Amino acid sequence: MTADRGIQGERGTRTHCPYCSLQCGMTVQKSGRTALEVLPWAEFPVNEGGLCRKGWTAAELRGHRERLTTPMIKDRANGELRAAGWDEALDLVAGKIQDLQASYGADSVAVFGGGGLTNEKAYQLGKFARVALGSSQIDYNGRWCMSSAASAGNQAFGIDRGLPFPLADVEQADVVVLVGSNMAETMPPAARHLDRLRAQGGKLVVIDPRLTATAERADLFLQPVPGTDLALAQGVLHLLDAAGAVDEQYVATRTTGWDEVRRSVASWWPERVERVTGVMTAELRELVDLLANNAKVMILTARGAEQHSQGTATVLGWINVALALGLPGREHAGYGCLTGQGNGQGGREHGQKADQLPGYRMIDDPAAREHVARVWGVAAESLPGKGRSAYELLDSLGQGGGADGPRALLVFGSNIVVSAPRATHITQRLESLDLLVVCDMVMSETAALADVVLPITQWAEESGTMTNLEGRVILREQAAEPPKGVRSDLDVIAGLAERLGSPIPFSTDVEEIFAELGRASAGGKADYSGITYDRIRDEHGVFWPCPAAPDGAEDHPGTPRMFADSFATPDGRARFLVVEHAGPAEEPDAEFPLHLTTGRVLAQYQSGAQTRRVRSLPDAGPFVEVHPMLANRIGAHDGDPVVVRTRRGEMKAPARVVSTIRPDTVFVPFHWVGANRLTNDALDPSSRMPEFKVCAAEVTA
Ligand SMILES: Nc1nc2c(c(=O)[nH]1)N[C@H]1C(S)=C(S)[C@@H](COP(=O)(O)OP(=O)(O)OC[C@H]3O[C@@H](n4cnc5c(=O)[nH]c(N)nc54)[C@H](O)[C@@H]3O)O[C@H]1N2
Ligand SMILES: Nc1nc2c(c(=O)[nH]1)N[C@H]1C(S)=C(S)[C@@H](COP(=O)(O)OP(=O)(O)OC[C@H]3O[C@@H](n4cnc5c(=O)[nH]c(N)nc54)[C@H](O)[C@@H]3O)O[C@H]1N2
Ligand code: SF4
Ligand SMILES: [Mo]
Repeated sequence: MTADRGIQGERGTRTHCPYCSLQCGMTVQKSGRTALEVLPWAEFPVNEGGLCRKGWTAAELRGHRERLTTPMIKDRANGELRAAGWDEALDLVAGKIQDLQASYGADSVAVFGGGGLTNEKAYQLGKFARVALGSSQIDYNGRWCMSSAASAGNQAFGIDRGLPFPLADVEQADVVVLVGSNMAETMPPAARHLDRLRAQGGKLVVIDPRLTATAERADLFLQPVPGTDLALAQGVLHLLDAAGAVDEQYVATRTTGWDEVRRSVASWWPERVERVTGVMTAELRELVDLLANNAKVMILTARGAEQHSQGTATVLGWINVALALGLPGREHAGYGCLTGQGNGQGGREHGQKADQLPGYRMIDDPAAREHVARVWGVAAESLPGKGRSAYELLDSLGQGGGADGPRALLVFGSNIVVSAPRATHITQRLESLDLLVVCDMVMSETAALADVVLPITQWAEESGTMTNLEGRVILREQAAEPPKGVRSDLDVIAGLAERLGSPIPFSTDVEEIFAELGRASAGGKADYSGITYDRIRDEHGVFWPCPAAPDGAEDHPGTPRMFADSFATPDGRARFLVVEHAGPAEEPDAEFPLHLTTGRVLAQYQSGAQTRRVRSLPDAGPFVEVHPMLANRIGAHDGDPVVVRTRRGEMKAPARVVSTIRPDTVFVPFHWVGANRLTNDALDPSSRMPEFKVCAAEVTA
């Protein structure tokens, strides 16, 4: 396998895309003196050589003229950033941190991480916050991504792995139900699995307020009012029970809590479901027929169902349906969440979440603290407790305006100004800080606000592992040298830890960090201790849990499929949990009569910090999708500027008049500044997920 390795491999370097959780395999080859060319890696099973256009053009950002190559420090007198040396920048940051902590305590300094960071970075960052800073104040943008599904998975199955089976299992199912996923645009190479499913006679159901490119492939398309998926799930379960389609034996032997849940859905008559969701009873019955008459059913949720103040309850509602049908653990069937960011899965396992330690251990569990503290070489009592969740952390930053939280924030891998809900308010919180440090490779909207900007190596210039949406741990190999002047996040963490007098050293050797991460995760739910870089190279990735083999034993094969015999709960059974539909935190009224929802387009990634700078990707700016009936009512034509207003703010963008959206709903993509000036910061009580997917709005021409 050595031909695949390292910087110079003859056939190029086999690595993975810098963007989404599919982590498509690709070959990267030098082209000319410094440029890189992206070529297929046909054998990698998840994408079989296919990439979306973001993947094909990923190398364009490397030599980009806007690439940051020197640290910068802001002169607070005139607000301008000037170039600085690394030592000067890191000394300044460490000095300010020490001053702030001396005056206001350890928690006056906070860290914000990202689900795009490698496992090694996420692990070091969590350790850095708890040990070098001694601060409980760390969380990350994954909280805004799949955290509702994570919370539901933990409650129902005792574990949170997005997909408990390889993605390709989709092809073998009889029926696949996508609840709030626009897979054809958000993971285009994965959509081939849907095409093969249908070619083999399987049926695809899509549930989305918009008839998306994904919904166009569906055999059955349901178009609910945003924020009503839970009512739909309750109605489905009600009808399945009435039809005698519940797998009584499975329910009796593998689950608990059915009787209460059965009673709780008794009043969800189809007519009531239709009133709440707008989905006609005939369509609801069609879905129920498909579910009742097929054995291999897969229910997959994504952000459309999850980014709500009832996101966790909604996922639990669909898990209740899956359990009633006896799906989890059955071959080519089950429930799964389509995780989003490149390392959305691994990013939540290694300790950058406010309440977690590596291995998916909980920070308030004394045994977990003992174990991790021993691996780190510190006393368990020295580890801080639970911090604030992402939005609550940002909302508390700085002083004034009701806030009395951390006075310094270090950002690694998020463009908060664009992607946070109620972004105008959050931007003000960032501006009120004594110290904002942003590590990035481009001058993102958030970096532009920083006191210190540190230029970071990017994909292809460094190695590290990622865990894709299937729980498959894969390896991004370095394919080129970084430009002069940039350093890895790992160097920043180590450099700051040393200057802060950390009681333990921070390595920058990725394989060494991965081995330590393995030891820290050993015995935890997400056990990586049996995984090595060489195994990943040889096996096209390894699925966790993969515990280290006891001496002399065969290597653990990893766990592609879960739940065949038992669940990760104390009694081994999955839990039915009673949930009640309450609807969105903000319903339309006379002043704001429409539903606003937000999401993605194919050619842009997230806050757009990276993809808006890739010239071969189309970037026409934001737009507002409106139905022709609505356009007619407000007097707007396709392409005309319209203003969208909510209780938080307003934005202006061209109307895109399409009959594929519900007439009572408008859609704005969030890749540009604007959408999040509008969104609601209502949080899910359990996951602390903000309600990105629905709020009340008004549109005028
Ligand atoms: N092109 C592209 N691909 C990406 C990304 C990107 O930024 N761009 N980001 C990656 C990341 S981090 C993520 S999290 C994933 C997200 O992947 P998806 O979840 O597929 O993406 P979204 O567009 O956010 O939302 C999906 C759909 O939810 C629908 N929706 C809105 N409100 C509701 C509702 O109340 N109920 C239901 N059922 N549906 C609703 C929207 O109309 C939209 O079509 O994509 C990943 N892939
Ligand atoms: N309205 C609305 N808002 C949303 C969503 C929505 O659907 N609607 N979706 C939410 C979701 S699911 C997500 S995941 C978030 C994502 O939103 P963000 O957290 O803003 O994600 P990115 O745009 O990927 O930001 C990553 C930043 O880090 C930089 N970066 C990339 N790799 C690295 C690295 O290795 N190290 C460092 N230091 N920097 C790096 C990039 O250049 C970029 O500036 O947005 C959320 N916001
Ligand atoms: S689908 Fe995701 S991982 Fe694959 S090429 Fe596109 S952005 Fe990259
Ligand atoms: Mo995400």
